[in-house]
Amino acid sequence: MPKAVCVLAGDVKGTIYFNQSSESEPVKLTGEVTGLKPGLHGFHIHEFGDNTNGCMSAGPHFNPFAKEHGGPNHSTRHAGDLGNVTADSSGVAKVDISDKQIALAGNLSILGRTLVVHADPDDLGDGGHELSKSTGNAGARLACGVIGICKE
Ligand SMILES: [Cu+2]
Ligand SMILES: [Zn+2]
Repeated sequence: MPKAVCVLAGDVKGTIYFNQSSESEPVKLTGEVTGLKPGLHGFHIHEFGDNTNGCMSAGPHFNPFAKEHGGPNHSTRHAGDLGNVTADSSGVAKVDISDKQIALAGNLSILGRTLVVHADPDDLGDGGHELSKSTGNAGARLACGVIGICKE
């Protein structure tokens, strides 16, 4: 399986690595995001690897099965719904996520798509807001980067 990396640049910075040991194993995300406000921040794979209009042109959450938005452990979710990362009092979020609904090859591949970190918490679909079932009401797109193949 290829390995992948995503670099987030701007006031909010980070480097996230993606590893999947085989097609039947989850994708493991590891890395760090800095420059965040302390607390929860929505963390998603968005459909397009198009940053021509900044993070906005990355489109909606990666959603190959036309489902509603949810949390990473929900049966109803977008494939790209990775939940939240949590920034500490220094604004640093350590990322250590395993997820089985995304992949680094095949139909669910996230290569060439965009990773987005949001200003606000993702309510995981349960917030009762008009945006809860589409975006988790996670607010502005603070930082983003295209997920690319990296050296083994
Ligand atoms: Cu998002
Ligand atoms: Zn979603």
